[in-house]
Amino acid sequence: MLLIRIAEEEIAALYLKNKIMSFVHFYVGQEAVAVGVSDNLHLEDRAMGNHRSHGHYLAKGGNLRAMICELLGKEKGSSHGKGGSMHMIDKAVNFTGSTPILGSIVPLAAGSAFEQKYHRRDSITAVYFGDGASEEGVVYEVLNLAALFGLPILFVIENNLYSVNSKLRDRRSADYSVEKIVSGLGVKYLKANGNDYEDVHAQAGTLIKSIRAGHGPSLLECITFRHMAHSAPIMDDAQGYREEDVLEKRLQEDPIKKVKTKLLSQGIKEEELAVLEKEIRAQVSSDIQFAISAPYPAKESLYTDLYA
Ligand SMILES: Cc1ncc(C[n+]2csc(CCOP(=O)(O)OP(=O)(O)O)c2C)c(N)n1
Ligand SMILES: [Mg+2]
Repeated sequence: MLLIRIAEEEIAALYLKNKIMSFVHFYVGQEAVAVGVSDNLHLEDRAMGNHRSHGHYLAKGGNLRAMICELLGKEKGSSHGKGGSMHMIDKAVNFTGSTPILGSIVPLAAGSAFEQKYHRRDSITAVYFGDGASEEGVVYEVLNLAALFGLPILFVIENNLYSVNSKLRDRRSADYSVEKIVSGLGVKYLKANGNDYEDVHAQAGTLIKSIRAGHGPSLLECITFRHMAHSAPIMDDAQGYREEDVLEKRLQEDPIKKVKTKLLSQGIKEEELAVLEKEIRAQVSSDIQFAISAPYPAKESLYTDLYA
């Protein structure tokens, strides 16, 4: 979680220095979701994500250096610099892709889970998407088919209360219930506090156990807070749209702060955590330096690996 946090803080600084030319959607505040889920996944399991996937990618074991190179458009990036922030992928750790068109990753993930079932593989697929994406029509269709075919898939909704700046209550009737919709389609549902690593880990663990036992798809809804603006490396509290998740509350519910408090209460020393943080900072800084001096792709490769 700390690696994701520090990497993103440094990426924000790079963005402000105009080193990154594409959109970046920061994951700060939501780290407990990706890490809580991924700590229940094996290497052979697949994970897929959306436009806000740095955390999903790193939590699955993705390579930070390749990720930063990708953000800077460098040849050593995980997609040779042609995908950018919104197309994280690393097949070596079975992070099999992320797509920014809302909801579009969900049917692809179901296809992955279908393949796992068809070939009787001993693995599952986990797919992350937001509360906004969860309202796309295709998601309901996929939930239905996943239940019908008993697919080994965990749907993870990261409900950070907003689609850009639009609130849940401006998009859903007062009676809207994710639990009723999902359960009504035959998909097992659990909810977790997405600001709390232990809760996410426990609820995801229960669902993943059920999926591995062949009981078909499950959906975990994690309620969490996005700390930064929708797609910029800034705090946007001055815009005044936030209600429950005001800055004071976000800092109070900070998932990393919660883990730290827990570790200290278990006897881990401040100094040990300081060493960990120092090591992570050194790694992030070295990977950024590498990426900055790495070459761009050769002009001749402009049209390779492109599909339209
Ligand atoms: C089909 C589609 N419509 C609109 C957009 C523009 N868009 C990008 S992110 C976003 C909000 C997504 O909200 P949510 O799914 O809750 O994810 P979050 O950004 O909150 O993590 C929108 C509307 C898009 N990428 N795809
Ligand atoms: Mg959202």
